Order: sequence, then structure tokens, then C-alpha cells
Amino acid sequence: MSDLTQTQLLQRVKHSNRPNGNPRVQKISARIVGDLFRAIDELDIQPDEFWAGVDWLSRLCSGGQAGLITAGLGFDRLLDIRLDEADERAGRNAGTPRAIEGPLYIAGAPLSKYETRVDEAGEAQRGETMVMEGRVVDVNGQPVAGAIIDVWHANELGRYSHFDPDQAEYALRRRIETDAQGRYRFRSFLPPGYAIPPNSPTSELFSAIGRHGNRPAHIHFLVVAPGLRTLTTQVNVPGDSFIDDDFAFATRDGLILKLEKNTSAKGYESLGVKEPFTRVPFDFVMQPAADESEAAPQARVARALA
Ligand code: MBD
Ligand code: FE
Repeated sequence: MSDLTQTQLLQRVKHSNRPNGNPRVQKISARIVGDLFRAIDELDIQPDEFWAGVDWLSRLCSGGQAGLITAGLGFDRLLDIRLDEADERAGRNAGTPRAIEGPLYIAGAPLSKYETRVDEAGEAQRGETMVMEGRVVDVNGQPVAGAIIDVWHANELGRYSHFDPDQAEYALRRRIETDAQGRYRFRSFLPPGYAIPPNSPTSELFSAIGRHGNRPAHIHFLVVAPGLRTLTTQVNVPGDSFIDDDFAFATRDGLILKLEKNTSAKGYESLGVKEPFTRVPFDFVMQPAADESEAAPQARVARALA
């Protein structure tokens, strides 16, 4: 039995020779290994190519960039498309569209009621001042009090706190609880887009396959409320040249912001706004949860928190 053909080898790799395996893991791993064996054979992948790939993968993972590659190769959006398709079949594709979480969410941001600054008071101007505001409502238009909106976005250099050692903990990350009328509002600045780190495993692959690694300007949200289906989404700042060419494929109709430039500061004093600013109205429309597993707070799609 020491001389194996490719087929015999694959059979033995797939064969479980201990009890108590996990059937789902067995099935998935057998399929993926089999597909890779076939790719190696059909593409005549040479040992140096194979080991270069393994080396790339270990550098990618030890550098914390696995979630960047899944987004850039379309896997994150694929999972969303499949959830949308399942919703469509179940007749429940209402409300604010979902959009990928991305690899840069951190739980536990500072929590405020109704309103907050997401940027810091007393800093130099970091971009166009904006106040985003609106309500969380259910699919019948009823306001949702006590919803928790997690918001996070990049700084003026396109970098996210926690991953960027130059920023304070939770910089540009906040949570806001909606008031009795379901309202929220926050002040920040319109962020720029994001680009994958240069000289990294991710950029290596992207230059080799001839793709850019840019995301258009966007803001992330995770909205959680009792009895409602947890919503992970992103909104885009209009006018960005990458808006229809996002490296992570996350742009969606219904998620492009409308900017109300030159809004009067009157009524926004509590956010420290003193001059005309850009108002950004946006309501989050949340579906009812089909069951407990879809509702707050455990329904965020489980992924490790970097
Ligand atoms: C981001 O800011 C992001 O949102 C995604 C999905 C991937 C990389 C950087
Ligand atoms: Fe992002």
C-alpha cells in the first residue's frame, strides 16, 4: 500500500479512521482538499509554486490579513448574496439592505444615548463636518426605542483604530442608543476611502492578479434591537471614484448617502456645531427576527474580533 495513485491518496486523506469526527467538517474538508488536488493536477502546479502559496498564506494569516483577502476575493459579499437569495425565497427581503461587516469591527465601543460625537472635540478639522441622523424603524415604520447602533469608520488617512497603532483606543468607534422616538444622531467627518496596506501579503496577491485594493469612502453600522433581526450594513459617501469599483464589492443600491450641504447649525449646538455643516439623513429599517437566533445581541455573524 505504499505506492499510491492520486485517487488512492485522496481516498485515504478523506477516509476517517477514528470515531467521533464532525460529519460537517469531514464533508467540507474532503470537498475543498479534493478541489485543490484537482487544481494542482489540472493547472500542473509545480512544487515551488505550491510552497510559495503556502508561505504566502502563513504570512497573510500571521499578519492578520485573512479577513482582508476574504473581502477582496469576494467571499464576504458572496455570503451576503446567498443570505439575500434565501430572504428572497422566504419573502423577507425588506428593510435596509445588509452589507459586509469587513475585518475591522471591534466590540465594546463607548455608548451614548441619542447623540454623540464619533470624532473628538477639540481636534483640528479632519474632513468635512457632518451630522448623520435619523431613526431606527421596523418594517411597518414604527420607531424602535433602545436600539443600539454601533458605528465605525476610517480616519482621515483611511485607517481604522485598534489596527492602527497611531490612534487611540475606540477612536472613530461609538455606540448610540436610540431615544423613545427611535432617533439617533452623531457628529463626525466624512471619511476618505480605504486602501489595502502596501508591501503586505494582500497587496502582493493583488498586484500579481492585476487588481487594485481600494474601497470607496464608507461608514459601517451594526444595529441590534430586541425582537428585530440584527442588521450589519455600510453606507457610501456619494461621489467617490471607487464607488462602483469597490475592492470588497460592498456597494449597494439604497446605501448611498444623500448629503445636505450647508445645513444651518441651529439645533446642533449640543454636538458643538457652530457653522453650516453637511447633514446626512438616514433611517435604518429593521426586519422582525424570525427567531431568537436572529435577534439581539447574539445574531451578529460570528467572526473573531481580530
Ligand atoms: C475596510 O475598511 C473594509 O470595510 C473592508 C470590508 C475591507 C477592508 C477594509
Ligand atoms: Fe471599512
